[in-house]
Order: sequence, then structure tokens, then C-alpha cells
Amino acid sequence: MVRRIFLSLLLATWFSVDCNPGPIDDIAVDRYFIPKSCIREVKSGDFVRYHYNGTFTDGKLFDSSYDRGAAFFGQVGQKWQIAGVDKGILGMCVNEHRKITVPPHLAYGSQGAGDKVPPDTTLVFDLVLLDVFNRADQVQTKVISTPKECKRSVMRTDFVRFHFNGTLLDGSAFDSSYKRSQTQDSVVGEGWLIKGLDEGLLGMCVGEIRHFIIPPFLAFGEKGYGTEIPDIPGSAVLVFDIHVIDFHGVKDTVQVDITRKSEACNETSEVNDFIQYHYNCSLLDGTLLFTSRDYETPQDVVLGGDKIIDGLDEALRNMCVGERRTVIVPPHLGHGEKGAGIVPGSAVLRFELELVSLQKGVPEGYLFIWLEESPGHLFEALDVNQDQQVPLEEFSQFIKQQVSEGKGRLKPAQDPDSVIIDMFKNQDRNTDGLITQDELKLKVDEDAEKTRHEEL
Ligand SMILES: [Ca+2]
Ligand SMILES: [Ca+2]
Repeated sequence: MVRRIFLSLLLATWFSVDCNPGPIDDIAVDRYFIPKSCIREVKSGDFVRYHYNGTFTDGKLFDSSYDRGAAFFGQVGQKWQIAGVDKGILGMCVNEHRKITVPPHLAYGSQGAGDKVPPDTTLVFDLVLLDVFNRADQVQTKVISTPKECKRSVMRTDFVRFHFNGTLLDGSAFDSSYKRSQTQDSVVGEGWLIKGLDEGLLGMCVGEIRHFIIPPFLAFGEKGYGTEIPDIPGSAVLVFDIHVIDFHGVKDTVQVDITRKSEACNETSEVNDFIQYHYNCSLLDGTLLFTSRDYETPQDVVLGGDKIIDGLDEALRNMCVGERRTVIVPPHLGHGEKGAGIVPGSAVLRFELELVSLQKGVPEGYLFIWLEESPGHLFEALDVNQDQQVPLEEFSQFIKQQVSEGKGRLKPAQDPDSVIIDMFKNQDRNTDGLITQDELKLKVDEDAEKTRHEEL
């Protein structure tokens, strides 16, 4: 019994080898190239894009998607393609190559197809799968690397600067911000980006890298993207590697983190003070843009004088000499949407600051202020030798004495002698090189008048 079955099997085999290949009952699938990595296999109901050559068994070509310059797109199991291919494509991976031999009853049967395929013809389809997705797909997200520290992550309406590599599922690149050496910048969650990224970027941290696979209905849909030579074909799944460089919200303020406190600290910096400070300025990805260490002396500035970006001016206030801070400045308090020089547009900046010295200042518009009550009879105090006139030397000596005794303060950040000359000129109305009692009185009254106007 066993022997007989064996014999009949052998005969069957013999026949199929001996004769010309007659009609086969079912498709024959030759998976002649299977990629090493296969994230999913085609199932019934999936949408697929593939290129193919259709030949007869003698190798003669009767149809080709390559000739049309467009891959076939359709849904598996829905008769979008001939039955044999519908079946033969199941289990296929993206980038896999298959030869599917299809008997006539699973192809065009006894009818054939016009003048292209004669009746009762066995066909061979050579396929390479480019793309696969399902209506039920979501965005697939994989976190590639995430920073140790993340105080805040991307929220809806944040403005994000990120780098990306974009490919199709078969690995072919369609765009990369790295090639342009410029980040992609966008508001998130407001429809500026394709849906998959609008959602996918939410929750990302500065420095984080994520890998996304986005189905076409959350990307560029059936139309794809591009006009003449489409960069992204219709119904394409997109793969993105996204690296968040920085982000900010329009309401973000300066973040100050004190990294070293100063032990002895009697006074802190405020508006109008003249300060010297060291700084490093970098992007949030660590790129150093500027450093005061490039110069022989520290940077100096009068706070509140509109000489430095607002965020830095603010960050340098209430600081003790010797104190160090790390500060994050959003672009609206930095160099804005346009950037400046090597600072990219909309960049968030990170400063490392150290206050080196501090000279208390005087209010704007003043050259000198009294720290104690001013002398009741100012002219008499100024006119040391009591000759009813005050030349520059006498004036200068008097002011310097007030400063050295801690009774008054000159405007910092300038040569004291030139500040005193300016003060003298303000009082010497007739420019004869002498201040008289009348001139001083006039000026004092005028200032009082001015103050009243300002108060009004
Ligand atoms: Ca005098
Ligand atoms: Ca005069």
C-alpha cells in the first residue's frame, strides 16, 4: 500500500517534469529576494504600491508599471488586481522581489485580455513591493534617544526647530533638512505640518530623536507632494527621523538657573549699573556661538541701556559679583524670527554667565547723584575759596571729594573727568568757564521745573 502511493507520487512528478508545463492549478511564488529587515508583511485589506513586469512564460513582456512610470496602487483582497496576484502578494515585505506564476483561471481565463493576453494564458508577474499600509494604521513612533534632563516638552502651539531625514518605506530619500543645513521650523499642532508630525512632535524634548512611520492619510494623502516630478508619490507611507533642536512658546520667559552662588554679596546688579561679565552663548544643541573668552577683557554693559538682547539684560539683573548662572532665552527676547549673523532665526539661546564686577549706576539722564542729603547751600559748598565763582578745577575737586567720601556717585562706565566736564558745562550757562551763584540757581530751578513736568 505504502509502496503504491509512493509510486503514484513518483509518476506525478515525472509527468510534470517531462511535459511542457501544462496548466497549473494554483499560483507558484518564488521569493527570490527577501530583505533582511521586514517590519510588516502584506495582509488582505492592506493597501500596497508595487512595481511589476508582466510576462508570458516565454519571457515576453506584455505589461509593465515601469513603462508607465508609476507604480501600481491598490487594496489587497478587493479585486483591484487579478486574483493570482491578489493572492500571491500576501506575506510580502517592502523591498521584497517575487515572481508569481499565475494560471489562466486566476488571471484572464479563457477570455484573455484584449489583444494583450490571449485566452488561457499563464502569466508571470515579477513584483517589487514599495509600500504597504492599512486604514487602521496609526503613526508608529520609536524613541531613538532622549536627553537625561527635560524640563518641558513640546506642547500644542509651540514653535519647534527640528532636523529631519525623510524617506519612503522602501528607503528612498525624499527630503532632508541636513542637506539644506537649515532646520525645519514650524508651529506644532496647528495644521502647519502633516497630521502625523503635528501629533508626533508633541511631547518631544529638546535634543530628543524619534523615528516615525506615518500612513499617507496622516501625511500627503492620495495626491502626494510635488508638482512636475513628484517628490512624494500619492498614497505613500512616510518615514521620518526627527531631531528636535529647540522649541519655545510665545509666552516663554527667561529661565534662570543659578549654578554658583556668591558668598559675600552686599549688592546686586540692577538697571543703570555698569557691569562686567563673562559669557558663553550657545544653541540648545550645544553649538557654541560666542564667548567672552575670545577677548582679553570681560564684556561690559550698562544694564537697561538697550545695548544687549532683552533676555540677557534681564538675566544679568539681581546678580552678585562672582555668581554664575545658566540662562535660557527664547527668541522673542533674543534675536527674533530673523536671527542675527550666526544666530539662526527663531533660535533659543543658552547663556552661561558670570558677573565679574559691578559699579552701581545713576538713573537715566543723570551724571551724578547724591547718596546722602545734598548740602543746603550748594554754591557755598562748591565755592571752596569763597570768591563767588567756581572754575572747573574747583568744581572737579569738590565732586571727586563727594565720591571718595561716599556722599555721591558719578555715572559709571565713562572716564570720571569727562563726566565732570559735562556736569560743569551743564551749569556754566554762559560758557565763560566759571559757574556763578545765579547760574547754579537757574539750573536747579530749571531741573525742578522739568521734574514737575515729568511728574505730570
Ligand atoms: Ca571759587
Ligand atoms: Ca558762567
